[in-house]
Amino acid sequence: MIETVKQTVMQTVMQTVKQAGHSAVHPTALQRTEHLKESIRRSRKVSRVARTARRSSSAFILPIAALMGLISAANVAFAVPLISEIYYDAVGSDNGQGFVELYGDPGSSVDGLFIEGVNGANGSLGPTIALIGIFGPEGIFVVADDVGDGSSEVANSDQIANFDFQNGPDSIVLRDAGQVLDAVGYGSFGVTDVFAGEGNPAPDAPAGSSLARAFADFDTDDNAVDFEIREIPSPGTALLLSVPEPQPIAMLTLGLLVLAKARPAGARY
Ligand SMILES: [Ca+2]
Ligand SMILES: [Ca+2]
Ligand SMILES: [Ca+2]
Ligand SMILES: [Ca+2]
Repeated sequence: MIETVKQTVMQTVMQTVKQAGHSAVHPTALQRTEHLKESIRRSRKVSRVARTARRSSSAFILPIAALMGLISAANVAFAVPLISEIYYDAVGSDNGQGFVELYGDPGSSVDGLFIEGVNGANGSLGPTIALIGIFGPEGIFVVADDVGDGSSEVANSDQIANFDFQNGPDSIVLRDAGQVLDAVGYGSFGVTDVFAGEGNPAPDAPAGSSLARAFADFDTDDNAVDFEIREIPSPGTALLLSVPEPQPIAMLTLGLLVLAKARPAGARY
């Protein structure tokens, strides 16, 4: 029962996000970052809260409240482009498997941007990829590793180049000619290692898993908050947090819908 409720809530939220499409993305009010961090933390606690709620029907309100907090955070957008997913360690050979996915304004150009590795051991740079192309209608751009013949094993690639980013601790930055636009550091950095990411490092993804933003357009400038391990890499697809300002009636309807489905009358857990 509780899993059904949780799925219903998440499906409703995700439908809201998808139906909203990609709202305009602007530089944001940085003072709301802490609120947003708290919102995403709470959203990640939903499953734990839901388990706790198993013994009390009234406690269904708790996960609903957490999701409402997430929804209320969804009308804030962040500066783009952003690194939305990285895949640097396939099971076995990485050749033709690795990719970096970016999120940006749909239809805008990536020309003049670079994706670059920063070696965690000594800070040396490389590989460096000069990007060419445009963000697709969903705001996604995927640069994929070349097998060696100009093709790649990566689905949905927008550009193919020859590269292989290292397993952590290392960093990958997105920059233009003179400025870092976004960066992700991953792995466990020792005191002498060079961290070129933002905030605290993301975990090192095990072979076969990628590191992806929880939402491609959600950026608190803290890699540990923003990125999570994805067991199934998703080049070319991503969840977005940006939705239009939720209308009070829509929020109320969603809340009533969830409560109705959560009503435990006769329910067996
Ligand atoms: Ca690699
Ligand atoms: Ca590998
Ligand atoms: Ca950032
Ligand atoms: Ca993706």
